[in-house]
Amino acid sequence: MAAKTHVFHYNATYVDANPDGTFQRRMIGINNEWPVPTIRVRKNDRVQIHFTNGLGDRNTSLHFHGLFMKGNNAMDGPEMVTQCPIPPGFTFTYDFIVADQAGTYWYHSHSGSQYADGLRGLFIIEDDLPFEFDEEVILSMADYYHLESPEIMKKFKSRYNPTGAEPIPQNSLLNDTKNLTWSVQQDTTYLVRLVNMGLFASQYLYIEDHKFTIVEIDGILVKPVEVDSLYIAVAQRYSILVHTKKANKNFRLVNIIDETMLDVLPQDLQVISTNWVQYNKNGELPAPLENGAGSFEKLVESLNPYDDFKLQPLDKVALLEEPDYQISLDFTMDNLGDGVNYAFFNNITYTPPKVPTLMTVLSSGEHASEAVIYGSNTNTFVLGHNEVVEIVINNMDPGKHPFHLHGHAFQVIYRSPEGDDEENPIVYDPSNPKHHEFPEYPMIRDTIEVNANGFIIIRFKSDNPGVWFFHCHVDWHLEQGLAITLVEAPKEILKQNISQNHFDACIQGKVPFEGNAAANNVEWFDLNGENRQFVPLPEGFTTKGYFALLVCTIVAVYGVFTIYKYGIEDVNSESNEATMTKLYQILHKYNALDSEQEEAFLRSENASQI
Ligand SMILES: [Cu+2]
Repeated sequence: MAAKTHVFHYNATYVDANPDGTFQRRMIGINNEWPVPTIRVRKNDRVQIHFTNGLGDRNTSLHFHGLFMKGNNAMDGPEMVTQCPIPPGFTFTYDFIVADQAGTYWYHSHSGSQYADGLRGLFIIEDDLPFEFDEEVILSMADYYHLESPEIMKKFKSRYNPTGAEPIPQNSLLNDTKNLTWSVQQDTTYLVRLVNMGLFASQYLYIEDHKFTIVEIDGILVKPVEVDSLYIAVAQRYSILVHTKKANKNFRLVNIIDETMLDVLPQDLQVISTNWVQYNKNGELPAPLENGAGSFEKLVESLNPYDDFKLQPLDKVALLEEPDYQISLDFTMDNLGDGVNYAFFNNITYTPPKVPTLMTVLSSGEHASEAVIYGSNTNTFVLGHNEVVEIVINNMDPGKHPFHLHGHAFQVIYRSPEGDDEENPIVYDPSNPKHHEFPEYPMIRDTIEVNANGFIIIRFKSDNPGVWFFHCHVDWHLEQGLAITLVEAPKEILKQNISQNHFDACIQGKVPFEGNAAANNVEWFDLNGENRQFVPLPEGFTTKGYFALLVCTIVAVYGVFTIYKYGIEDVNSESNEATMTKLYQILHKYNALDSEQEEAFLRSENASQI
């Protein structure tokens, strides 16, 4: 069949919606509709999306998750990585050919945590499949927040949230609604495309009394495996074959938020969501499962989701040979001097450059291979062409994290179990022979979850020149800086084209499109003025801290003494009050001092009085 060109005119607009039936809010839709459309094309087709930012008050962008964009890096979408943000009123054209890929993909905004507001949908690439089925169905799951993401962000990345506790979703949706009923025919084979379009929570999914067969993960066909439940991290996809029974009753279809990822568990949050597979329209729907205390543990214990690490690509792709280049990343979370909790790879929290990194490559010419020009806080690694690249992630954090690489599907060659705790994470040890035991035909996918306090090793071939983002797909963590940038085969990137439309977006949004990370296109190694992460919090106690501790101690001792004194005799309350007032005045005055005044004060009469 001849390849087709699909032309779409998409206008991002606000739409009021109430997907969970409890709270009407503003979502980001397309052409005044939400949920946004599913894009469906065939392999080798061309896609042209004239995408207008009709939001009026914020920038936007689109990323096509899992698409390789070979030779066409500029169409990948993440803002400040491959393009300038699309400013309000601007029309940006995404124009690409879906090359040698097929399966279940999705597209979403790659501007901050914006896809939480609904700008995300499926992107399905059809192809002749090596198995039979009668009908195709989509089941998308997503966690769902009642507030808009910029509002959530303000509270999340704040000194008043020093532990970096992630925002807790208010609900979870299946096909962008609650209590979904999926009507089925008896004795029929359905190809079900599953995607977790959520921002944070992984989910379990099962159908009561039904088994199903995994046939695809993240666009990669796999050796079929029969299972009875799945575990899907955000951004991951599965295709499963469900063969319906010769039944006349209805069954529960259950999706469950992985409760262990949530720092707190609000009473009214439905972790367990019941939907139905309906064989009989007149039949009863089994009652929804309960959500009380302990019900999550009990239910999950009864499930036995298949370990995706064991899935093998259908066309057996052998383990890539020993790497030419290894990137080792230690992932931690900590606070910086502004009191905000950040995420770090090797002590660097990703801080966007002033020029989109692809544009730095394209304007740098001979300097393109020098990692330094891409900035001090972008965590940029320059890769050679057609090399085997290995990335090791040591997760020193007690949470699970789904990592996604743009531009590639990678082999997952090692995944350690969960470590005991933060003090004793399981980290990659090159001298441990066990850490070199890899599968013959490793799982291939584009998003992989690393276990809490554990590590993973992935490999891929650097055969797709471009600037590719590698980041945690929990977008709250991406916003905390959990990302690196790969500049893959820069000399080859220089041969790629970029449209005038790209530069026009930059001009309208007043974003520089030439020069190094600091937008300096004269002195390429001078990064003065680049965006930098905050300085670390000071080690131990500052003088101010010691003083505050001293005053607190005195006040406490005085308090205890007062209680004692009141207990045994009458007191002159006026003199007590006067002393307390004096202490508070000193403390108040002290807190307003800068460091020089502080030192002077400590030597002063007031201090010695205490
Ligand atoms: Cu994460």
